[in-house]
Amino acid sequence: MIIISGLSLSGCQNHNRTDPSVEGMKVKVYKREGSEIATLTAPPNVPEPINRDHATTVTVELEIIEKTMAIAEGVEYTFWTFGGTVPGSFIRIREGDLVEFHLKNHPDNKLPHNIDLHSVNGPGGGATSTFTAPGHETTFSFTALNPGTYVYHCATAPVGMHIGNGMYGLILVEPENGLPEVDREYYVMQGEFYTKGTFGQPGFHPFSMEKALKEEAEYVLFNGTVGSLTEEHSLKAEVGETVRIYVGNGGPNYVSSFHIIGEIFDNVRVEGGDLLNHNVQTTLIPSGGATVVEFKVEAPGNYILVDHSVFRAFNKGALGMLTVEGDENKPIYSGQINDQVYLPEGAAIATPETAEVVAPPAADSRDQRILRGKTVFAQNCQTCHQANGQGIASAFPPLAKSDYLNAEVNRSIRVVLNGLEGPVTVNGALYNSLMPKLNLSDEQVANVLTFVYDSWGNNGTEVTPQQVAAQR
Ligand code: HEC
Ligand SMILES: [Cu+2]
Repeated sequence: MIIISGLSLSGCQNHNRTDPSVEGMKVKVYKREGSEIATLTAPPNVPEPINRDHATTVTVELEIIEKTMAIAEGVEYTFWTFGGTVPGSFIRIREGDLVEFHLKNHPDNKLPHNIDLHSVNGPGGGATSTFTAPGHETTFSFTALNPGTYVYHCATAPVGMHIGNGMYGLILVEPENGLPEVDREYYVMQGEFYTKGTFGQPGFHPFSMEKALKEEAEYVLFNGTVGSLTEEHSLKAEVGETVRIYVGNGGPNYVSSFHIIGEIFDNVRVEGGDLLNHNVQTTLIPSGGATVVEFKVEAPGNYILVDHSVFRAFNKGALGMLTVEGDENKPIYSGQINDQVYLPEGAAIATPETAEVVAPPAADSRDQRILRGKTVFAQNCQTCHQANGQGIASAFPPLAKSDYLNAEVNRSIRVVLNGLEGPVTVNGALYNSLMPKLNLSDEQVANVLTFVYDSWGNNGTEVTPQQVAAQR
């Protein structure tokens, strides 16, 4: 789609800016009237359909909350959330709307975050405009040019870790004429979790970067918890009703083979876009993608939502339930529904082969170390400590002319190896935050610190991999 700017149209007042766009040879003009504040919903609920016949200016307020919740019964995990839930709040707008987006990072949070909405036409999908430190709020706006169901997610480094901790959700951009009416709408999103502890092991378990890199998830879940959509939490419908489910996949790594046992999708809005497929059994949802499934329920009973990569469903949690009540419909389905078949089988999880670690070649001079360290810095440190090493006041301490850094090289090595938590004073200012453990090799730590020591007025210390190894 090509956007023509500078085209002026008369007859609009106040917020009624019109945005002309070209699709093939057809010019599309959105008339925009009034303004409103978007009502967001927690999963599995979806906001009411939009019944405006015009575009408007919509304010979206989304708050980031880092919080510890149950990932399974007796198992705690610290999720990073958009709106306090996994997936994040459902956002519903209309094609042509001008969205004024407010991203708030709760002051009790430890880390900076941002948002990349796949519904945005613009750099980073908003990520470049929304890097938000704890206790800050950022704002940007975008026009919803393309209707569809889109994923949004955090894109702060390490991106995989932010997504892996639950930072994703869906935004629906309704087409101008809306979607066909249905009786029920639901919101389900898949995502996998990489915990230090094994599936179901009781206690608190932190994120495992090692398992995430190998794509060996302990949990594959719908809506963030084992059992979030089963038993009393199951989705509900009555015989004869039509159901639409917006299904997203946050990843961070896996592709979902979404299937509902005992149901055929009458319609699938493939990849959340305009393509309408019919009579589908299983539909693929890429990581960072979405789909919309629509079907009529004909017979009462439990219908099981699964990722049809079935070990994930029966052994890792990717299992939900749609409970349909009403009269038996014998001609359509006769006979007993037996839930037992669908209970976990307790089969042992196959031991995965261990990936071999291939070490990068060692730097053979101080200059080469600095050059490589610069890349490590850009990929791992820059989002927080900033490209110029100045940090961000009261959130991220400076590395430039840092008295803390320059005082003791071994302590700095340990900070990069292990991360840092709790109060620390740098150049007279107090920081009480958290630097995550980054999982870098000895070589990478040596290179990045040599680069940092060589930059921004620091003391020029060279750090070797041997020195780093001694601090492990
Ligand atoms: C997610 C944000 C984040 C990332 C990424 C990050 N840091 Fe930090 N870093 C912090 C915070 C926050 C602190 C202070 C922690 C505290 O308050 O206890 C800190 C402290 C430090 C310190 C000690 C204080 C100072 O300013 O001298 C050093 C050294 C440091 N970081 C180096 C690095 C290096 C090198 C990298 C990349 C390999 C890196 N950090 C990546 C957030 C980050
Ligand atoms: Cu984040």
